[in-house]
Amino acid sequence: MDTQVKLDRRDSLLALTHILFAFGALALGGFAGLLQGMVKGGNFKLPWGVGYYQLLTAHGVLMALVFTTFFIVGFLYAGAAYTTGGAMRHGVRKAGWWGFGLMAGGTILTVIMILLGQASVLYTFYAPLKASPLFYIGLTLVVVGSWISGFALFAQYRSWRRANPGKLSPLFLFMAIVTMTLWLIATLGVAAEVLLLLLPWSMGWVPTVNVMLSRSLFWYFGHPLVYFWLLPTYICWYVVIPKLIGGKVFSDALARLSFILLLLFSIPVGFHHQLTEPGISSAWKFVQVVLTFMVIVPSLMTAFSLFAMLELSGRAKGAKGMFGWFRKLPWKDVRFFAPFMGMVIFIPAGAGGVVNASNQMDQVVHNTLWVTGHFHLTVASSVALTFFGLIYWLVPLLSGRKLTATINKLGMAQTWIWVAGMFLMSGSMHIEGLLGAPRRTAFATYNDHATALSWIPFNRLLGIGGGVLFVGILLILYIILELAFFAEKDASGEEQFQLAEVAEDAQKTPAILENWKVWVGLVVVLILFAYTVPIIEMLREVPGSKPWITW
Ligand code: HAS
Repeated sequence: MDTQVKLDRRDSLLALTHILFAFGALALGGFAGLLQGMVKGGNFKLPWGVGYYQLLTAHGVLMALVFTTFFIVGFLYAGAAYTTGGAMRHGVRKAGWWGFGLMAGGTILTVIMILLGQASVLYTFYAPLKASPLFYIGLTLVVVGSWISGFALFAQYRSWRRANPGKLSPLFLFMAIVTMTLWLIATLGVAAEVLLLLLPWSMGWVPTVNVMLSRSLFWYFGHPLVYFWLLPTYICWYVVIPKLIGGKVFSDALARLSFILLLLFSIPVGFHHQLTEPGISSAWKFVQVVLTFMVIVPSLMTAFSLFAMLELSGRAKGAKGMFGWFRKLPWKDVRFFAPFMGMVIFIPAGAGGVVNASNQMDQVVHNTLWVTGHFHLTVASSVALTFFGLIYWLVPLLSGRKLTATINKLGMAQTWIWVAGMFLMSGSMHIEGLLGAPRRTAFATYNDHATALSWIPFNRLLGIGGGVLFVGILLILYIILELAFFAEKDASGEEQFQLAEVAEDAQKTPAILENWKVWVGLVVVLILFAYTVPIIEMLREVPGSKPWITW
């Protein structure tokens, strides 16, 4: 990659606007999380008539849907502009702003409806709980805005390929296109659910809604949603981290293949969120569990590739002995350390996912705090810590400022605070879940039932962990504002886009990995195989439900 490429200031502004909006959502969602943790701790009553499920809806929408989507679109824009010569085409940039405007407008509308108490339906907005139609319209605008951004990235990619016939695309750009292809195919499910089922029903145009079908369409989207979060995290682990540690990408072909496998197997698996639900035959649940175990493979390939990259970079610096390479890693550089802690946490996080996917074990953990613990390790640690790690070089690059030694030190402290808070909170959730504590509940002792009383010490730890995490959020908000608006200006242009070269001895990448007709065609076949019959059965056999407003 030619390090002399400079990012066009207009694209830097577009990317930075997305990233700052994302951290605004993190601030609001984090405050809701703090209050939830205090309620769970058992000694705090919500004031001002705020409902626990209203808070939980705000927390889930802002953290899981808004923080992630805006950050990812901003990160992919910056990388796509950089790897295609430093500037987006004019039409692409214009579409980018339109996409941002729709996403931001939809987010504001959705959050207003939640704060007005018109949408305490949680981030999965399961029917028959019914929110205000404006809540669903707001979320629809966010999805449509992200589609515009996705097609803008496709246009940039296509113009690069036309200008470079027969050449393999830059690895970052390829990974960005896989991420956006996954997102566009997956969001078709939630768009169908909202536009065809929930909106007409919430408007009162139809009396009932097919609950099974709406939930299945949500999870058709909901599981690939987690890989929409994970793929940009893997982009950082595959192509940014090697640069930061003075290493190289271990294998371009393996990296691209892992992304293709995640694209293929992350969508036809939504039933693994519905293993205990009626209305879906065990045969089709079994099919989607098998496909779920297929989706674990690219993550194991990633683990192998990361270990190889870490070790080879250390050996290249003269590391000796089995683990000498470990000491050669840049432990005091927060740009490496925060994502690295995300990687380490992803080991137990992923293992928990394997437990969830095992039909028999899922009967024990489903709808318990165990699952909440799982995703606070996956998205709220592995993904979040990696996104935090990216801002230390990406935001200064976009804002024309510098990562100073003081901010680096603050960042190291913020990472440790996050790890400590998550250890307390997610650890308590996992244990409590195994003791039978349900998820998505405020504080209750169920009439002082002995089992419920055994949860209380863990609830207290959970609340303390939530408080520690909120300190981490305040710190990262201070850091990003410093990096964006107040840190020393980078007059000499030292800050670089951190992208590694591929190792010289890496094997040649087969051209078929960039043959989109093959891979998108295979995705469609897998989706039709996994979903056609069960969806027809739901349409035929599942009765409709009237709306319920329980808050
Ligand atoms: Fe999950 C529920 C299964 C990964 C997020 N998951 C959720 C929910 C969320 C979520 C948000 O099968 C709750 C949704 C709700 O509200 O109900 N999950 C899996 C499986 C994986 C998995 C099989 N989940 C994720 C990721 C997420 C995420 C990633 C977010 C980013 N999950 C489930 C299931 C449920 C579920 C069921 C439903 C449960 C229920 O009953 O409701 C796999 O992708 C995991 C594969 C990953 C690994 C780990 C590989 C390790 C790597 C790092 C290596 C580290 C290195 C560095 C090299 C097997 C790549 C360390 C270096 C050293 C020196 C130590």
